[in-house]
Amino acid sequence: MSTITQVEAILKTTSKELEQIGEKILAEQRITPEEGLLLFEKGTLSYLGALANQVRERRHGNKTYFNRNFHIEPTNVCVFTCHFCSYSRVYAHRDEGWELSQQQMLDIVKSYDGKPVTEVHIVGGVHPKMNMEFFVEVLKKIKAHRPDLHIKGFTAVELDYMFRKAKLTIEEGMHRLHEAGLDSMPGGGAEIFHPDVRQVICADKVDADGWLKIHEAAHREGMHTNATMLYGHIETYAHRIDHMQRLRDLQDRTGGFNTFIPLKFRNKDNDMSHVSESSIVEDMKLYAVARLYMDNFPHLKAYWPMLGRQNAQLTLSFGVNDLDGTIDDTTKIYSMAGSEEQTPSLSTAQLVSLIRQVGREPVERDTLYNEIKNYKDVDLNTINSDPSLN
Ligand code: V47
Ligand code: SF4
Repeated sequence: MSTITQVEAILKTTSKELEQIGEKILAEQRITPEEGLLLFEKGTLSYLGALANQVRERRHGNKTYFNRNFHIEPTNVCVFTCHFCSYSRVYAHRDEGWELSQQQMLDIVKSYDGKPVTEVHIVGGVHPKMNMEFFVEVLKKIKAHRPDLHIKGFTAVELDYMFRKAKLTIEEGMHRLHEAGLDSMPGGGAEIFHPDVRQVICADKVDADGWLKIHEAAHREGMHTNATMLYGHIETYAHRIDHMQRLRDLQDRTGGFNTFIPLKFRNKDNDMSHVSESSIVEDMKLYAVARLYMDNFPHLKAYWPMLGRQNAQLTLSFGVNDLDGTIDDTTKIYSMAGSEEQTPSLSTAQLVSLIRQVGREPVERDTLYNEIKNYKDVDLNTINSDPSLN
């Protein structure tokens, strides 16, 4: 039986309304917010998984992308007080946190000299003294040292603060950073856009419109960006659909988003520790609905340090086609929030084998999803012994 016939057979086992939504998806038609909501409310794991997998394989076949990157977190001192955040320290308690100098950041970049990384991911807290000028210099220094290294940096939350302090319009600020060497933006800071939730979990930082305007300006400047959604806390299914709808609308206008990244809320050591975490079944349903709803997003990413390696493997059957990267990392944002991954770093061989174990084809990509190397038939021992691959 072809996979499409298998999916059609699963559709027949559901209600008429779910069957009709499934047929729409198989015919590559867009689903409405009401239909998206119904998928969350009534879709079974097998129904959602079969459909999401069909969409994933239609777009990407068996390919599962990863990149070789490292993270720099300039500081964990932050002027904001998001209740889900386990990582930041308020300015008054900055002695408990860290603040990297320009030289320290450059030294981290230099420590990768001769290693085949293609991307540095720079994200941190919003420090009142680390301003636009400071980061323009950092970007220029990194580019002067390693021009081919793609710099993906700064959430819309960091940029909103930076631009306002520098008294620049979003367009001016974005242009200046782009000129200094910023190549693209990560998707953080989106959380949940709907004000009913945003006011409760992160009232003091940039709102939905501000976040979306910054990404739109980046797209108009010719840069690509990602988008995230922090799920599994106090939000309802309707809030998730509202969030995805706003992103889908912007993507229709600009086409500048590469990847949608659902981020599972982790509850250790933050003001929301009393909120339970979502179950694995709910996680997989969310990934599947995201794949079905975000029809104009080319890629769906599972961020393995937060989900854990085995759950990240599972997502590859629920619509996901990207596992981020090797993430050689001093990153604390997830280990501090309760992720099982205390040292978020995987070798290329480990990542390749994780992907192969679930029958997928590992493909190394650059930040913009140009393929660098297909690891389908590469021997794991070769990967371990070849310095250009590690
Ligand atoms: O915006 C903070 C999240 C985000 C918690 O674009 C938490 O490639 C779960 O956006 N539980 C920052 N999540 C990280 C981010 C990201 C990560 C990897 C790749 C990319 C990309 C972007 O981390 C924040 C927030 O949503 N976060 N605290 C927590 N307790
Ligand atoms: Fe600051 Fe980001 Fe933590 Fe919010 S999530 S408190 S903006 S570091």
